[in-house]
Amino acid sequence: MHKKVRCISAVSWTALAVVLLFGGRLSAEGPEAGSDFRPDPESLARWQAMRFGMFIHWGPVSLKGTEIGWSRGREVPVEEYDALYKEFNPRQFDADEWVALAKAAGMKYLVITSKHHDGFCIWDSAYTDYDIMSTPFARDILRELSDACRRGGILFCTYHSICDWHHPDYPLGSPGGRTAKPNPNMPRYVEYLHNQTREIIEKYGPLGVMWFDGEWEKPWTHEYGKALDEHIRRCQPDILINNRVDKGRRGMEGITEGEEFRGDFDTPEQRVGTFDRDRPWETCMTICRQWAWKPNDQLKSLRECLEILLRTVGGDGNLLLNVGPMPDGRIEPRQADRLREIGRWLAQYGDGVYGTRGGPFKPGRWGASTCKGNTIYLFAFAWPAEGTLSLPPIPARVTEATLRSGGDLRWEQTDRGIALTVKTPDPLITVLELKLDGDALAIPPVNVATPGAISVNKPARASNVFQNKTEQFGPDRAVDDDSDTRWATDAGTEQAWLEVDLEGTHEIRRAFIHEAYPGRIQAFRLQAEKDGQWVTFYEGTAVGEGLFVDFSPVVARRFRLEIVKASDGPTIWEFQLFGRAAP
Ligand code: FHN
Repeated sequence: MHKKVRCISAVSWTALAVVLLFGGRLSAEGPEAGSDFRPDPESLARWQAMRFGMFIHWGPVSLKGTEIGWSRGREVPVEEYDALYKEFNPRQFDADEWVALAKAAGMKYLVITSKHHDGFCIWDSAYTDYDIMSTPFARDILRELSDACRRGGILFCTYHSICDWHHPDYPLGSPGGRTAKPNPNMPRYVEYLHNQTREIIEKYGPLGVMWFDGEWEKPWTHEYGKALDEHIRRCQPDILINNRVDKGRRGMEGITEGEEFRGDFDTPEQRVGTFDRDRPWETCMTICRQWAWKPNDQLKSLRECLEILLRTVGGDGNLLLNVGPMPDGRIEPRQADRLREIGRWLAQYGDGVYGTRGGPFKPGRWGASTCKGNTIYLFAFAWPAEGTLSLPPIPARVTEATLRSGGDLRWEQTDRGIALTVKTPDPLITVLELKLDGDALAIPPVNVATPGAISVNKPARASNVFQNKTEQFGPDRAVDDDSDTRWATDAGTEQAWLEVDLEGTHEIRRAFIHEAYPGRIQAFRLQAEKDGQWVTFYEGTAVGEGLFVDFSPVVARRFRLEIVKASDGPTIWEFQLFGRAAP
């Protein structure tokens, strides 16, 4: 059954031609009258207040349990992958059930992959046969899900891949965009992209967000990015568009660099973004490891999920937590149970999440904080063993302090800061509320010192600094007790060291290493300088998202983290030593 391709409207064809011909001069000369291509402030404020959404990566690939898009031509031969839709029949798919689960999890919006890099379209599209209507299932998933979202009061949004390794006109193919198509026609592919995205908005909109991805490949340009951004905003002026519509995103940190680049919010991926109240951002994270469904994939614990959520909102960002539904249409019971657990926690403490701003106490290993009006919400991840959490001084008076998670609380505010003593901290997250004599958002954000870390802000040296950008990536950035800054080394660096001078002999017995780009470090040593020689007192392998190592007491003044083997330029958020001045 071949579909008749609907002709695009005269106006948008002319606009598209102009942009393609004059390469975005349109936007250089400023937007067309009446629409300024900036996000609708109300839409942005509503979305930011929602704070927590469900990301869904789904398609015929779930029949294989391999990664969506990337496994095409890698684990799954292209022909086999592209024929999976003929078997795709998720009869247990129930859009209302998915929406009910998102609500039970405390999620306020939902973003589903309308089309991923593999080019398969999960809606009834007039522009291709490679869509859901060609499967034995033959039900329009975007139709059913967008309707269910409206019934359930969840904001419906769609993910859409710019790169399309399946479409003959898109220049690159599988595996991973590393092959070239025989007869590409990029302008015609861009027309297809414009047609389909308008089709989605017209048929299932209004959308909350059009969440683009796959913009990093060479065929996509800044000009195309601006043209698509303007096209989407013409289709729906109050829509939000992420920063992956254009070319400004800097890797997995997801931050856009450069005013000229389009996109309403940044998109850190598989990591919590850095604290930022000026630029909207949203971390996207898998609840397991893979984006699409994988049998027995490693599921994050409730604590991990809550810490990720609270670090994110404590950094003034949104969290888009991903599930990969099964080929039969159900969301895997394990994942669903975890989501309900998160929802039960939010039912109790969600007032400290929804509609709040991040800070003033910046996220760290201690925990995170949010604020709303004259209230600060504190979420302590690991209550200090000595029983008292010490917060730095703030230019406001605490009028009341409450231990929301139950038990006795003694507190004191002095010019040295706020001391909160709790005998029975919550084994999961200890939640407190501080009432102030003024607007909490007016308090400048401040770091919370890690108790007992004797290496903080001590002189540091390193064997290599990324592009010699010492200010931004120097060794002192790894000992400043701020997990928003990091020491970084040049790409391709496989061995490097970071040295701290404790400015006097100290006895240490514990170290903490927090790796950025977890997984690069494969082997490391901890060393102490003894009589001019570096002596190894601890050997380790992987580091990852925060590693504590304990060892018998070592007495010295200078200590080194020596990275013996790394897959690429190792980079460290924080390196901390714990101990005391030598007796
Ligand atoms: O390649 C995709 C990946 O499959 C997934 O969709 C994530 C979600 O943000 N984005 C890309 C990787 O950056």
